[in-house]
Amino acid sequence: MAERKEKFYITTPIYYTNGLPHIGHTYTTIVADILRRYKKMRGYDVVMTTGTDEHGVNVERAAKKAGIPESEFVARMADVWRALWDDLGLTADEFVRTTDLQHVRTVQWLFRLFKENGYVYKGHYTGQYCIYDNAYVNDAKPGDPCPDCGRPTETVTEENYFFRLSAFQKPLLDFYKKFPQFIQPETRRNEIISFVEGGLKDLSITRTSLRWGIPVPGEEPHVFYVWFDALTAYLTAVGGPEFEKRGMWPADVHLIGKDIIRFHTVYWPAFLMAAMLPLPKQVWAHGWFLMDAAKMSKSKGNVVLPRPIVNMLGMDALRYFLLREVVFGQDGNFSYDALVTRYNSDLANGLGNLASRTAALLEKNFAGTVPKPGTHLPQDDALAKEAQNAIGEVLERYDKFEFARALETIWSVIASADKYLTTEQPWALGNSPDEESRKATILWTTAELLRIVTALAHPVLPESTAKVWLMLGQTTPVGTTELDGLRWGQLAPGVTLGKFQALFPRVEKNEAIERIEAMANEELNPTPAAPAPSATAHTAAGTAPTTAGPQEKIGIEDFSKVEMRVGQVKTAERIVGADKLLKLTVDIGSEVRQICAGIAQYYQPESLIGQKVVVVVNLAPRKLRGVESNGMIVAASVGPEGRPVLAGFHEDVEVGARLK
Ligand code: ME8
Repeated sequence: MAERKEKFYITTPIYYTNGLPHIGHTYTTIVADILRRYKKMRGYDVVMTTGTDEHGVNVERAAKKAGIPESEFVARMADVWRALWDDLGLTADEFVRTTDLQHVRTVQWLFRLFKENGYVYKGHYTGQYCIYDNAYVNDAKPGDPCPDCGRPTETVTEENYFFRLSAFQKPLLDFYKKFPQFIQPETRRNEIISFVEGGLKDLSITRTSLRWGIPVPGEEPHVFYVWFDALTAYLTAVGGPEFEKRGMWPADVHLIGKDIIRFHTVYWPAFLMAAMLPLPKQVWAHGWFLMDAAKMSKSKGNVVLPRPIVNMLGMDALRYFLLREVVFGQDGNFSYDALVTRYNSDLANGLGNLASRTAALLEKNFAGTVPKPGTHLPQDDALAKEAQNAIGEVLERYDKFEFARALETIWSVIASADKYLTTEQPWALGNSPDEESRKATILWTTAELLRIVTALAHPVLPESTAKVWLMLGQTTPVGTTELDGLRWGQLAPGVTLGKFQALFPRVEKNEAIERIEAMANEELNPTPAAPAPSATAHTAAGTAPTTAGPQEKIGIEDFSKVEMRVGQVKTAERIVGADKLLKLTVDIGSEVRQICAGIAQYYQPESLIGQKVVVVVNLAPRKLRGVESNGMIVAASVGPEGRPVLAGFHEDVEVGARLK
């Protein structure tokens, strides 16, 4: 019987469904995907899971706001999250939704084990509760803000089941001591140890104040506390009560952000101890990506979205940047400037350039086959040695989650190869047998080096390394390469090379940033016809799928806040790179304004000149695709595709006249 591979089980947090994914969530999921690919290349049987956290008061409120039942709301949101991960090539082996029946069963089973083992009792609790973090704030007084997110806490009194967390102070401290690698990075470990040493209060794990949750069997209206529900998803993903069959539990690593470390390193192991189940081997808490020195969050509206970056620069660029820019475990600032700079310097000029140079030289000199190297000179051997040493070093760094350093090593080998080519100048050699042989050695050496760095970089850069791999004539997918068997010298002479596809075309920085920002703006504020009013420009990040919902009536004073005037179009032109937008200048009587309108697919610019239109003139200016828009042209949205039809007049009206 074939020996079973060693297993490796990786989890991401299950993300809240009351908001939309941003770069922070993407970061954790990318790291999980990198580990998944890496561990497979090291011969492990890997399972990676993610999912959505669908219960709790926040969801209840968001669904109400959207005017739809919670179940429909969370189903739509789960689709949004799943679609993003699929689009980004971050396909988990399991995706848990906490409203799945299998999950409900697992949560109820775990609670039963607590009861059987004597770790729960009924009591009353009054305390300050943060509904955003779904947690009571210990020692807070009414009116105090939540220490984690700064928002006001609410006073909640309820009957609930308590979990005897206090009984686990010593077992937890013993556990941290016995398994020092459990909490990573080290600095976080000390933080948690002092927290636990400070004493643990029993934890209420059911709620009666909440409706949208998993019911406690036979104890309605009790539902389970969302964190108890959410953490259990890690077990659900690999079999729930029948986890032994799948053989994946315990998790080898729970990847999380530092915001939720206490839940994972105190509550979760205590829950598992109470149920007498095996404990996860490690919790790795990375830092935050900050935007303007603040934690990115849906509620603050300072979010960076992954899709626009991927559309502009490719998935590998985003992965590379996130992992290379910030030491895993520390906080880092996200900036488009740094992203594009690294893209051009490390990817376009680094790996991209080495691959295209090598492909072109092999094509030109050896008709697209791997040449047979001749006698080695010391400089060839030095390069070989550097690449060979890099293998061990990179694997060690990946193993320690030192992603930035792993990439640093790979990129220093790339830089050495560039230098080698520049010094050896294979293009300057002639056709004598000696020179041909020298050329063959140089190009074989470069190609072999490229093969090694490609295999090593694959977990981080799956798309581009697959292209280089094909160019190098390799027939098995790069992701199936066994890293433990990777050695210098395995590139077989005579192999036919594949076609080279360009990897990272250089981009102009300002233009790239403008386009990314414009796409992000559009994703946050979809503009079916005319650009949306700027009042909503920065609020959509926290909103869920929109539905018509009950229409609220407004008073005349609200309507009178909108100032609309008759305008006349003076000029109209298309905007490069924005198929839907026209840039107009419009005379509104008192001045001529520049306004962007999302009508380019339906109106020819020249047909608009001289036309009278309705303009909302008191909107705050905003940029669309990098172009300032100062006002909005009013149009009807017609048919399912929302075809814009400009509002106009049946008789001649004076420019600047106000609409009432
Ligand atoms: O906490 N920088 O879900 P969540 C880096 N449902 N990572 C970030 C980040 C940022 N600015 N923002 C978010 C929850 N993250 C619970 C989890 S698990 C049993 C339940 C990442 O949607 C990071 O991994 O708020 C963080 O821990 C997670 O998203 C929080 O996601």
